[in-house]
Amino acid sequence: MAEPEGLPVRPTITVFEASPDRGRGLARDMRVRWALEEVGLVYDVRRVSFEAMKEPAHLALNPFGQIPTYEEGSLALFETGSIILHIAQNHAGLLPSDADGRARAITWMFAAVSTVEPPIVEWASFFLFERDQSGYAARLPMLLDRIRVRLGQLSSHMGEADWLDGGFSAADIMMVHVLRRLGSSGLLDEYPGLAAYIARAEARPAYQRAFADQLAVFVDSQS
Ligand code: GTB
Repeated sequence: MAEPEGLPVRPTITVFEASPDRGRGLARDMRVRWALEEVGLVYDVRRVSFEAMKEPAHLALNPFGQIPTYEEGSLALFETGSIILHIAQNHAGLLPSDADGRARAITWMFAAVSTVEPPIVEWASFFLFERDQSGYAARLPMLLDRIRVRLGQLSSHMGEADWLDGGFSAADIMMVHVLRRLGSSGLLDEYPGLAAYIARAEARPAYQRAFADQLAVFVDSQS
């Protein structure tokens, strides 16, 4: 049935039924929740098991069998960058109003997932799946150094700035969430400016609401 005219369509996102991060806000639904909170959109959440993610119903939403997905009326999206860009393009507050500023913010969204995130995910996967194997200790320093290169460059770019490019934007949601994955690595201690950037973002009320909501899902999954 069509939504009553004039009422905004309430989006639905999918999330882990029981997140392997145990509610630390590292799974990627956290980015989408945060963006939705920043623009003040109420949304529904559908919890999906690892098995259900690989079933046809979920593959129709995300061919790669992953969370999060985003449904809004007849529109279904996957990939957090695309989902957050869609939200930001349709609601005020997450992208600058001038064309050049918007283009730069979108550039930083891509930089977060294409340039900064890959070495972080490589390290995180290596730690998760290979830390008990021989060769781990020999390879680890190289993986950490690859991350350091990006953190150093990002740190130089930001200098004393509060956010990536002018005011807070969708780019900061993407970048901060990517960087938070390093929490357990100790690397952020080497870059106090980036640690302060993350803390500044985490202090935002929208971030706090999103974090509390994803944690509540994990706590509920354990009861
Ligand atoms: N490029 C996609 C996007 O940005 O949307 C990547 C989506 C993705 O990686 N989804 C993951 C997933 O569904 C969950 S967030 N994995 C299940 C599968 O592939 O079968 C990645 C994640 C998982 C766990 C932790 N953790 O435990 O700390 C952190 C991040």
